[in-house]
Amino acid sequence: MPDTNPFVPLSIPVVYDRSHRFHEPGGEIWVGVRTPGTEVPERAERILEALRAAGARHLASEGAPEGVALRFHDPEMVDWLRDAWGQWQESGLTEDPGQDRVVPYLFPHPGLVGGLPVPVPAAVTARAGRWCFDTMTLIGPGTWHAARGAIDAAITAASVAALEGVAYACCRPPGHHATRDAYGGSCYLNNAAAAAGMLRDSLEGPVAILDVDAHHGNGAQSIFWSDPTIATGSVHVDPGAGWFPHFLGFASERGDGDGAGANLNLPQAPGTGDGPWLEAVAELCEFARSAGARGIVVALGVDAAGGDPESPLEVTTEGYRGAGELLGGLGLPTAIVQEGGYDLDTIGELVVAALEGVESGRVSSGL
Ligand code: SP5
Ligand code: ZN
Repeated sequence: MPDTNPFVPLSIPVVYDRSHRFHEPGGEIWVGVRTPGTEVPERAERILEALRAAGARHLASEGAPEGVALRFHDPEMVDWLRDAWGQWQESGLTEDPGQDRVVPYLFPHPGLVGGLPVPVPAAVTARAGRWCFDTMTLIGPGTWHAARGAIDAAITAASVAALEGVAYACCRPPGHHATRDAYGGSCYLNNAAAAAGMLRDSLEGPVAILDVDAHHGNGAQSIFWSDPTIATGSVHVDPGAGWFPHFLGFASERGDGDGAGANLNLPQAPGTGDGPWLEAVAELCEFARSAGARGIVVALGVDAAGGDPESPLEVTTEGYRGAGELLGGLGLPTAIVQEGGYDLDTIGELVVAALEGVESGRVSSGL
Protein backbone atom coordinates (compact mmCIF):
# COMPACT_ATOMS: atom_id res chain seq x y z
CA MET A 1 0.00 0.00 0.00
CA PRO A 2 1.44 3.40 -0.92
CA ASP A 3 1.44 5.89 1.91
CA THR A 4 -1.46 8.19 1.08
CA ASN A 5 -0.44 10.78 3.65
CA PRO A 6 3.30 11.27 3.34
CA PHE A 7 4.98 13.56 5.84
CA VAL A 8 5.76 16.83 4.13
CA PRO A 9 8.07 18.93 6.27
CA LEU A 10 7.35 22.60 6.73
CA SER A 11 9.71 24.34 4.33
CA ILE A 12 9.66 27.87 5.82
CA PRO A 13 13.05 28.42 7.47
CA VAL A 14 12.88 29.19 11.16
CA VAL A 15 15.20 31.67 12.85
CA TYR A 16 15.51 31.02 16.57
CA ASP A 17 17.97 32.25 19.15
CA ARG A 18 17.99 30.77 22.62
CA SER A 19 18.98 34.11 24.17
CA HIS A 20 15.23 34.72 24.64
CA ARG A 21 15.47 32.52 27.75
CA PHE A 22 17.43 35.21 29.55
CA HIS A 23 14.27 37.33 29.68
CA GLU A 24 12.19 36.20 32.61
CA PRO A 25 9.76 39.06 33.21
CA GLY A 26 9.02 37.76 36.69
CA GLY A 27 5.34 38.60 36.41
CA GLU A 28 3.38 41.74 35.65
CA ILE A 29 2.12 44.45 37.94
CA TRP A 30 -1.59 44.49 37.04
CA VAL A 31 -3.76 47.07 38.85
CA GLY A 32 -1.02 47.27 41.45
CA VAL A 33 -0.91 43.53 42.08
CA ARG A 34 1.97 41.33 41.00
CA THR A 35 0.44 38.55 38.89
CA PRO A 36 2.35 35.65 37.29
CA GLY A 37 2.30 37.14 33.79
CA THR A 38 1.83 35.30 30.53
CA GLU A 39 4.81 36.32 28.39
CA VAL A 40 7.04 33.47 29.61
CA PRO A 41 10.08 31.66 28.11
CA GLU A 42 8.05 28.47 27.72
CA ARG A 43 6.12 30.17 24.88
CA ALA A 44 9.04 30.10 22.44
CA GLU A 45 10.06 26.61 23.54
CA ARG A 46 6.56 25.27 22.84
CA ILE A 47 6.54 26.90 19.39
CA LEU A 48 9.95 25.48 18.57
CA GLU A 49 8.88 22.02 19.69
CA ALA A 50 5.87 22.12 17.37
CA LEU A 51 7.97 23.42 14.48
CA ARG A 52 10.49 20.63 15.00
CA ALA A 53 7.71 18.06 14.96
CA ALA A 54 6.52 19.64 11.69
CA GLY A 55 9.99 19.09 10.24
CA ALA A 56 10.98 22.74 9.93
CA ARG A 57 14.59 23.62 9.29
CA HIS A 58 16.35 25.91 11.69
CA LEU A 59 18.66 28.78 10.77
CA ALA A 60 21.02 30.52 13.15
CA SER A 61 20.25 34.13 13.94
CA GLU A 62 22.88 36.59 12.76
CA GLY A 63 23.82 39.56 14.88
CA ALA A 64 22.77 42.81 13.19
CA PRO A 65 24.86 45.96 13.66
CA GLU A 66 23.41 48.41 16.22
CA GLY A 67 22.77 50.98 13.53
CA VAL A 68 20.49 48.52 11.77
CA ALA A 69 18.87 46.89 14.80
CA LEU A 70 18.14 50.03 16.79
CA ARG A 71 17.59 52.60 14.03
CA PHE A 72 13.90 53.14 14.80
CA HIS A 73 14.42 53.81 18.51
CA ASP A 74 15.46 56.84 20.52
CA PRO A 75 19.10 56.25 21.57
CA GLU A 76 18.25 57.47 25.07
CA MET A 77 15.60 54.78 25.47
CA VAL A 78 18.02 52.20 24.12
CA ASP A 79 20.66 53.32 26.66
CA TRP A 80 18.08 52.95 29.40
CA LEU A 81 17.02 49.45 28.30
CA ARG A 82 20.66 48.40 28.17
CA ASP A 83 21.57 49.81 31.59
CA ALA A 84 18.32 49.73 33.55
CA TRP A 85 18.93 46.48 35.38
CA GLY A 86 22.47 47.47 36.42
CA GLN A 87 21.30 50.86 37.64
CA TRP A 88 18.40 49.32 39.53
CA GLN A 89 20.69 46.87 41.29
CA GLU A 90 23.30 49.50 42.12
CA SER A 91 20.65 51.70 43.66
CA GLY A 92 19.85 48.98 46.20
CA LEU A 93 16.18 48.71 45.25
CA THR A 94 16.50 44.94 45.07
CA GLU A 95 17.19 45.01 48.83
CA ASP A 96 15.09 47.95 49.94
CA PRO A 97 12.15 47.79 49.29
CA GLY A 98 13.01 44.41 47.79
CA GLN A 99 11.91 44.78 44.17
CA ASP A 100 13.72 42.27 41.92
CA ARG A 101 12.55 43.83 38.65
CA VAL A 102 12.68 47.35 37.21
CA VAL A 103 9.18 48.74 37.77
CA PRO A 104 8.09 52.31 36.98
CA TYR A 105 6.11 54.34 39.49
CA LEU A 106 5.73 57.83 37.97
CA PHE A 107 5.03 58.73 34.34
CA PRO A 108 5.55 62.06 32.51
CA HIS A 109 1.86 62.26 31.68
CA PRO A 110 1.08 65.05 29.13
CA GLY A 111 -1.15 66.66 31.77
CA LEU A 112 1.74 66.72 34.22
CA VAL A 113 4.47 68.17 32.00
CA GLY A 114 2.14 70.38 29.97
CA GLY A 115 4.25 70.31 26.82
CA LEU A 116 7.51 71.26 28.54
CA PRO A 117 10.58 69.26 27.59
CA VAL A 118 10.72 65.96 29.50
CA PRO A 119 14.08 65.62 31.25
CA VAL A 120 15.84 62.37 32.05
CA PRO A 121 15.16 62.27 35.79
CA ALA A 122 17.99 61.85 38.30
CA ALA A 123 16.32 59.04 40.26
CA VAL A 124 16.47 55.57 38.78
CA THR A 125 12.93 54.92 40.07
CA ALA A 126 11.67 57.82 37.95
CA ARG A 127 13.79 56.95 34.92
CA ALA A 128 11.76 53.76 34.48
CA GLY A 129 8.59 55.77 33.87
CA ARG A 130 10.37 58.10 31.45
CA TRP A 131 10.21 55.41 28.74
CA CYS A 132 7.82 52.73 29.97
CA PHE A 133 4.10 53.34 29.43
CA ASP A 134 2.66 50.66 31.69
CA THR A 135 3.39 48.76 34.90
CA MET A 136 3.32 45.36 33.23
CA THR A 137 6.57 45.36 31.30
CA LEU A 138 9.30 44.63 33.80
CA ILE A 139 13.05 44.53 33.26
CA GLY A 140 15.22 41.83 34.81
CA PRO A 141 18.86 40.77 34.52
CA GLY A 142 18.56 39.23 31.04
CA THR A 143 15.92 41.46 29.45
CA TRP A 144 18.27 43.55 27.34
CA HIS A 145 20.20 40.55 26.05
CA ALA A 146 16.98 38.79 25.06
CA ALA A 147 15.39 41.87 23.47
CA ARG A 148 18.52 42.41 21.38
CA GLY A 149 18.46 38.73 20.38
CA ALA A 150 14.81 39.00 19.32
CA ILE A 151 15.41 41.99 17.08
CA ASP A 152 18.42 40.23 15.52
CA ALA A 153 16.29 37.17 14.79
CA ALA A 154 13.61 39.34 13.14
CA ILE A 155 16.21 41.11 10.99
CA THR A 156 17.77 37.78 10.03
CA ALA A 157 14.35 36.52 8.95
CA ALA A 158 13.86 39.65 6.82
CA SER A 159 17.24 39.15 5.13
CA VAL A 160 16.43 35.53 4.39
CA ALA A 161 12.95 36.50 3.12
CA ALA A 162 14.47 39.04 0.74
CA LEU A 163 16.74 36.33 -0.71
CA GLU A 164 14.67 33.17 -0.46
CA GLY A 165 11.11 34.48 -0.33
CA VAL A 166 9.98 33.62 3.17
CA ALA A 167 11.27 33.12 6.73
CA TYR A 168 9.87 33.03 10.26
CA ALA A 169 11.48 34.47 13.40
CA CYS A 170 10.54 32.54 16.54
CA CYS A 171 11.37 35.42 18.84
CA ARG A 172 10.53 36.84 22.23
CA PRO A 173 10.09 39.22 23.95
CA PRO A 174 7.52 40.46 21.42
CA GLY A 175 7.88 43.94 19.91
CA HIS A 176 4.74 45.37 18.35
CA HIS A 177 3.74 47.69 21.20
CA ALA A 178 7.18 49.38 21.38
CA THR A 179 7.33 52.83 19.78
CA ARG A 180 10.36 54.95 18.95
CA ASP A 181 10.72 56.16 22.52
CA ALA A 182 8.39 54.12 24.69
CA TYR A 183 8.10 50.46 25.65
CA GLY A 184 5.26 48.47 27.19
CA GLY A 185 2.74 45.71 26.54
CA SER A 186 5.45 43.09 27.20
CA CYS A 187 7.50 44.66 24.36
CA TYR A 188 10.87 46.48 24.54
CA LEU A 189 12.25 46.83 20.99
CA ASN A 190 10.08 46.71 17.89
CA ASN A 191 11.21 43.54 16.13
CA ALA A 192 8.75 43.80 13.22
CA ALA A 193 9.69 47.44 12.53
CA ALA A 194 13.38 46.52 12.31
CA ALA A 195 12.51 43.61 10.01
CA ALA A 196 10.47 45.94 7.80
CA GLY A 197 13.37 48.39 7.56
CA MET A 198 15.66 45.58 6.43
CA LEU A 199 13.11 44.22 3.95
CA ARG A 200 12.42 47.65 2.45
CA ASP A 201 16.12 48.36 1.99
CA SER A 202 16.83 44.92 0.52
CA LEU A 203 13.90 45.05 -1.90
CA GLU A 204 14.45 48.74 -2.70
CA GLY A 205 10.77 49.54 -2.52
CA PRO A 206 7.83 49.97 -0.18
CA VAL A 207 6.79 47.19 2.18
CA ALA A 208 3.90 46.64 4.56
CA ILE A 209 3.66 45.37 8.11
CA LEU A 210 0.47 43.35 8.52
CA ASP A 211 -0.32 42.69 12.17
CA VAL A 212 -2.69 39.87 13.12
CA ASP A 213 -1.92 39.84 16.84
CA ALA A 214 -5.08 40.21 18.93
CA HIS A 215 -3.88 43.64 20.10
CA HIS A 216 -3.32 46.76 18.03
CA GLY A 217 0.16 47.13 16.56
CA ASN A 218 0.55 50.62 17.96
CA GLY A 219 4.36 50.56 17.79
CA ALA A 220 4.72 50.27 14.03
CA GLN A 221 1.76 52.63 13.52
CA SER A 222 3.56 55.27 15.55
CA ILE A 223 7.06 54.69 14.13
CA PHE A 224 5.88 54.82 10.50
CA TRP A 225 2.99 57.31 10.97
CA SER A 226 4.37 59.76 8.38
CA ASP A 227 6.36 57.24 6.33
CA PRO A 228 4.81 56.06 3.05
CA THR A 229 7.58 53.48 2.46
CA ILE A 230 6.41 51.22 5.28
CA ALA A 231 2.62 50.86 5.30
CA THR A 232 1.11 49.52 8.51
CA GLY A 233 -2.10 47.56 8.96
CA SER A 234 -3.54 45.84 12.01
CA VAL A 235 -6.56 43.68 12.83
CA HIS A 236 -7.22 43.54 16.56
CA VAL A 237 -9.80 43.57 19.29
CA ASP A 238 -11.55 46.96 19.42
CA PRO A 239 -9.86 49.22 21.97
CA GLY A 240 -13.19 51.04 22.16
CA ALA A 241 -14.67 47.88 23.70
CA GLY A 242 -12.23 48.15 26.59
CA TRP A 243 -9.14 46.32 25.39
CA PHE A 244 -5.38 46.98 25.48
CA PRO A 245 -3.81 49.31 24.32
CA HIS A 246 -7.05 51.20 25.10
CA PHE A 247 -5.95 54.60 23.72
CA LEU A 248 -4.98 53.56 20.19
CA GLY A 249 -6.07 51.25 17.39
CA PHE A 250 -9.19 53.05 16.20
CA ALA A 251 -10.23 52.98 12.54
CA SER A 252 -9.91 56.76 12.32
CA GLU A 253 -6.09 56.55 12.64
CA ARG A 254 -4.86 56.65 9.03
CA GLY A 255 -1.36 58.18 9.15
CA ASP A 256 -0.28 61.74 8.43
CA GLY A 257 1.81 63.88 6.08
CA ASP A 258 3.51 61.74 3.44
CA GLY A 259 2.15 58.71 5.30
CA ALA A 260 -1.49 59.82 5.12
CA GLY A 261 -3.55 56.77 4.18
CA ALA A 262 -0.62 54.39 4.81
CA ASN A 263 -2.03 53.10 8.12
CA LEU A 264 -5.09 50.89 8.42
CA ASN A 265 -6.78 49.73 11.62
CA LEU A 266 -9.49 47.08 11.56
CA PRO A 267 -10.86 46.81 15.11
CA GLN A 268 -13.03 43.76 15.82
CA ALA A 269 -15.75 43.27 18.41
CA PRO A 270 -14.96 40.93 21.31
CA GLY A 271 -16.13 37.44 20.38
CA THR A 272 -15.33 37.85 16.69
CA GLY A 273 -14.49 34.50 15.09
CA ASP A 274 -13.03 33.22 11.84
CA GLY A 275 -15.49 34.69 9.30
CA PRO A 276 -15.24 38.43 9.96
CA TRP A 277 -11.65 38.15 11.18
CA LEU A 278 -10.54 36.52 7.91
CA GLU A 279 -12.41 39.19 5.94
CA ALA A 280 -10.34 41.75 7.82
CA VAL A 281 -7.12 39.83 7.08
CA ALA A 282 -8.11 39.82 3.39
CA GLU A 283 -8.61 43.59 3.64
CA LEU A 284 -5.12 43.96 5.09
CA CYS A 285 -3.76 42.02 2.10
CA GLU A 286 -5.63 44.28 -0.31
CA PHE A 287 -4.28 47.30 1.56
CA ALA A 288 -0.69 46.02 1.13
CA ARG A 289 -1.31 45.43 -2.57
CA SER A 290 -2.68 48.91 -3.12
CA ALA A 291 0.23 50.42 -1.18
CA GLY A 292 2.48 48.85 -3.81
CA ALA A 293 4.26 46.70 -1.22
CA ARG A 294 7.08 44.63 -2.64
CA GLY A 295 7.29 42.58 0.52
CA ILE A 296 5.47 42.11 3.81
CA VAL A 297 6.29 41.60 7.44
CA VAL A 298 3.63 39.60 9.23
CA ALA A 299 3.41 40.46 12.92
CA LEU A 300 2.14 37.01 13.89
CA GLY A 301 0.47 37.09 17.25
CA VAL A 302 -1.68 34.00 17.82
CA ASP A 303 -3.49 35.49 20.81
CA ALA A 304 -6.64 36.09 18.71
CA ALA A 305 -7.32 32.38 19.17
CA GLY A 306 -10.29 31.35 21.29
CA GLY A 307 -9.02 30.33 24.70
CA ASP A 308 -6.12 32.76 24.80
CA PRO A 309 -5.98 34.35 28.26
CA GLU A 310 -5.22 37.86 26.94
CA SER A 311 -7.92 38.38 24.33
CA PRO A 312 -11.65 37.79 23.74
CA LEU A 313 -11.39 36.99 20.01
CA GLU A 314 -12.48 33.51 18.97
CA VAL A 315 -10.31 32.63 16.01
CA THR A 316 -9.67 28.90 15.47
CA THR A 317 -6.54 27.03 14.38
CA GLU A 318 -8.13 26.74 10.94
CA GLY A 319 -8.70 30.48 11.04
CA TYR A 320 -4.98 31.02 11.51
CA ARG A 321 -4.30 28.59 8.65
CA GLY A 322 -6.68 30.64 6.50
CA ALA A 323 -4.94 33.88 7.48
CA GLY A 324 -1.63 32.32 6.45
CA GLU A 325 -3.12 31.34 3.08
CA LEU A 326 -4.34 34.88 2.43
CA LEU A 327 -1.02 36.44 3.43
CA GLY A 328 1.03 33.86 1.49
CA GLY A 329 -1.34 34.33 -1.46
CA LEU A 330 0.07 37.82 -1.96
CA GLY A 331 3.08 36.02 -3.45
CA LEU A 332 5.50 38.57 -2.00
CA PRO A 333 8.73 38.16 -0.01
CA THR A 334 7.43 37.55 3.50
CA ALA A 335 9.12 37.82 6.88
CA ILE A 336 6.98 36.46 9.70
CA VAL A 337 7.77 37.72 13.18
CA GLN A 338 6.33 36.18 16.34
CA GLU A 339 4.33 38.53 18.58
CA GLY A 340 1.80 37.44 21.24
CA GLY A 341 0.02 34.18 21.97
CA TYR A 342 -0.24 32.99 25.56
CA ASP A 343 -2.01 29.65 25.71
CA LEU A 344 0.93 27.27 26.10
CA ASP A 345 -1.13 24.23 25.13
CA THR A 346 -2.08 25.59 21.71
CA ILE A 347 0.58 28.16 20.80
CA GLY A 348 2.65 25.61 18.87
CA GLU A 349 -0.15 24.25 16.73
CA LEU A 350 -1.46 27.76 16.01
CA VAL A 351 1.92 28.93 14.69
CA VAL A 352 2.42 25.76 12.65
CA ALA A 353 -1.06 26.15 11.12
CA ALA A 354 -0.37 29.79 10.21
CA LEU A 355 2.98 28.89 8.62
CA GLU A 356 1.49 25.94 6.72
CA GLY A 357 -1.16 28.34 5.47
CA VAL A 358 1.49 30.81 4.28
CA GLU A 359 3.24 28.00 2.47
CA SER A 360 0.14 26.80 0.67
CA GLY A 361 -0.92 30.38 -0.12
CA ARG A 362 2.44 30.97 -1.76
CA VAL A 363 2.07 27.80 -3.82
CA SER A 364 -1.42 28.84 -4.97
CA SER A 365 -0.09 32.25 -5.93
CA GLY A 366 2.24 30.48 -8.37
CA LEU A 367 5.47 30.60 -6.36
C1 SP5 B 1 2.53 41.36 22.56
C2 SP5 B 1 1.21 41.35 23.21
O1 SP5 B 1 0.34 40.57 22.86
N1 SP5 B 1 1.03 42.17 24.24
C3 SP5 B 1 -0.23 42.21 24.84
C4 SP5 B 1 -0.14 42.82 26.15
C5 SP5 B 1 -1.52 42.99 26.69
N2 SP5 B 1 -1.48 43.01 28.07
C6 SP5 B 1 -2.66 43.55 28.59
C7 SP5 B 1 -2.83 43.14 29.96
C8 SP5 B 1 -4.20 43.41 30.44
C9 SP5 B 1 -4.43 42.71 31.71
N3 SP5 B 1 -4.36 41.30 31.60
C10 SP5 B 1 -4.80 40.68 32.78
C11 SP5 B 1 -3.99 39.45 33.07
C12 SP5 B 1 -3.71 39.38 34.53
N4 SP5 B 1 -2.39 38.85 34.73
ZN1 ZN C 1 -1.24 40.57 21.64
